[in-house]
Parts: sequence; structure tokens; C-alpha cells
Amino acid sequence: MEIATLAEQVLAGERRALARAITLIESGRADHRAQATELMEHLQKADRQALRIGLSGTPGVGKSTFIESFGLMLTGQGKKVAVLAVDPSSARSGGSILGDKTRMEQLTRDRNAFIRPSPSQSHLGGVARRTREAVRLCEAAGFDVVLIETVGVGQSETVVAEMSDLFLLLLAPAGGDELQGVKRGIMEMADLILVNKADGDLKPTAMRTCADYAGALRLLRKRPQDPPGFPKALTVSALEEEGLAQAWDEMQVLTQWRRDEGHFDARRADQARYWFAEEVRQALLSRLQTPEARAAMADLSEEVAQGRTTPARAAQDMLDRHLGG
Ligand SMILES: Nc1nc2c(ncn2[C@@H]2O[C@H](COP(=O)(O)OP(=O)(O)OP(=O)(O)O)[C@@H](O)[C@H]2O)c(=O)[nH]1
Ligand SMILES: [Mg+2]
Repeated sequence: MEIATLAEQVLAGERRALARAITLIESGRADHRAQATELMEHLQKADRQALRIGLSGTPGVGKSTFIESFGLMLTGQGKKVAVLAVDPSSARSGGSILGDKTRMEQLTRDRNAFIRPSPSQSHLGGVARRTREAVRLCEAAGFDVVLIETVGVGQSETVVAEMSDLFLLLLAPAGGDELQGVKRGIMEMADLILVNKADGDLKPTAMRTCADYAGALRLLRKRPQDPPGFPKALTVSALEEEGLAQAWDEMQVLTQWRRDEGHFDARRADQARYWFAEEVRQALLSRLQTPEARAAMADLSEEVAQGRTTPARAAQDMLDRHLGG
């Protein structure tokens, strides 16, 4: 396959080319990886920018329902919306976090939407790179908004936040004690907290929960990338499609401010640095995963255990032999 041609087709917004390109970057084969790297280089010049929105929330909080409603609202405004996922535990269902396409039935059929399930790979580092490149591909293909979903299980939020312009945290209405359940680190990443299910009997609880989180957000250290009043907590109902337009307004206000103040570009530059370092780290680690390296590791481990060499010397030997260029 001619990579330059594929790149042109992606830039022309051809959906099938986009799907093929994503399949290519998801492949673990060495020759595919080389082609993928070349493809990403071709697209580097494309100066289109989508708004990259990360979305995290515990299972059942309503992520899929939110993406369906919010996505349809945006496509209804003529915007093109792509949905991707980072699912470190995708092995569990042999498929994806977005396997429940039934909850996104309408969006799935929308011509202006593109939904790509998470690659079925359990290694978070690999999933991260693929999703990051997929985000870039969707952006190059002319999508206006790229939603990146993750279920809240520790590390994956960080991964998603590091590839997003905005990070949304979806929460459920709950008693005050549950507020402690959200880790401080996750709260600190959030640009917008959305308390979902603010409808029917749950509405009063949702509003109380929202006020609690708004209070908690005010106690966090002020971040330079926020105008006054941000990060914010809002109530929404993904099911009843309430509060979604307001949430979108807030996202736009925040994004515009960050663009005007230079924070938007600065954050992307920081993210590029982060992913460069991460690529180096992953590549180094993978050199220690070859059969020879594993065997050497096992041998040296034994030597260390028997007291025939020191851990430091054995490690030095290991690195000298297996990381050399
Ligand atoms: N009342 C109410 N229920 C909702 C709302 N949003 C989602 N739900 C319900 O909550 C349940 C879980 O919704 P999902 O959208 O599947 O949640 P999820 O976060 O994608 O869940 P996982 O994919 O398992 O992580 C479903 O029964 C939804 O109908 C809402 O705004 N209000
Ligand atoms: Mg879901």
C-alpha cells in the first residue's frame, strides 16, 4: 500500500481510508509500525485542529449515554464527531468499552460521526500510542470534535488527559461520603465535572452532589491554564438531554480563553514532549522483551540470587548487552 496515497485519502476525509489507517496504526507487526510512523509523518503538516475532549467516569455513570446525546447534539449543529476509547481492560470483553453500541445506536448511524472501539490489547502503553495516533488521524480527516472515552481505573485517566485539550469527569449523584471516593489526582485533572443523571427522583441529589464538588474544586490549587470560575461542576442528564448545551458552552468559553492566552498550544506542546519521552521509554522496555533478553534476565537473576554477582553489576551487564545500539 502506498502510504502517501493513504495519507491523502485521510486528509480528504475518506472514512474508509481513515478506518484503514487506524487499523494500520493498531497493528503490532514491525513492518506495519514502520508504515504507521511514515503515515503519521505525512499528516504532521496538516494544520487542522479538532477539539480533543477526554471523558472519564466509573462504570455505569452514563458515559455511553452521554456520548450518544452529546455527540448527536454536535452533529445536529453540523459538526463532525469522532469517538475513540482507551480501555486498558479491553481484554475482559475481548472487545471494547464501546462494545455497547446499542447505547449509541443513533450516533453509530450518523454520517457525521465516526466511532472506533478500543483496540483489544491489554497493555496500556500500546493502547495509549494507538489512541493518540488515532486522535491525530481523525483530526487530519477533518473531524471537529474527538471524544476519547475511558472508564475510570487509575492510570487510564492520565493517559487520556495527556492526549486531550479538555478533560471531563462524569460523576453520579451520591451522598457526601462518596465525594471522597474521587481521587484528588483525578479531580485535579478535570476541567469540567459533570454530575449526570440529574433527572427524576435523582435531581435533588444530583444538585447537592454538584454543589459539593464545586466546593471541592474551589479548594484545589489554582491552575494557570484556567480563567476565573474554572474548573466548574455542572449537572446534566444524558438521558433527558438536559444541560448538554450549557456544558458545551462552558467548554467553548474555556477553550477560547486558553487559545487567546496561549495555553492551548502550550499544552499540546507539553503533550508532544510527554509522548516523545514515553515513546523512548516504551522502546527501551521493548528491547528487554526479546527472547534473548528474557533469557539473559533469568540467568542474571539466578546469579544474583546465588550471590555470585551484585544486583547493580548484573543490571549493568544486562543493559550493556541488550540496550546497545
Ligand atoms: N436517569 C438517568 N439514567 C442514566 C443517565 N445516563 C445514563 N443512565 C443510565 O445508566 C445506565 C448506564 O449507562 P451507560 O451509558 O451504559 O454507562 P457507562 O458509563 O457507559 O457504563 P460502562 O460502559 O459500563 O462503563 C443505563 O441504564 C443508562 O440508561 C441519565 O442521564 N439519567
Ligand atoms: Mg459504556
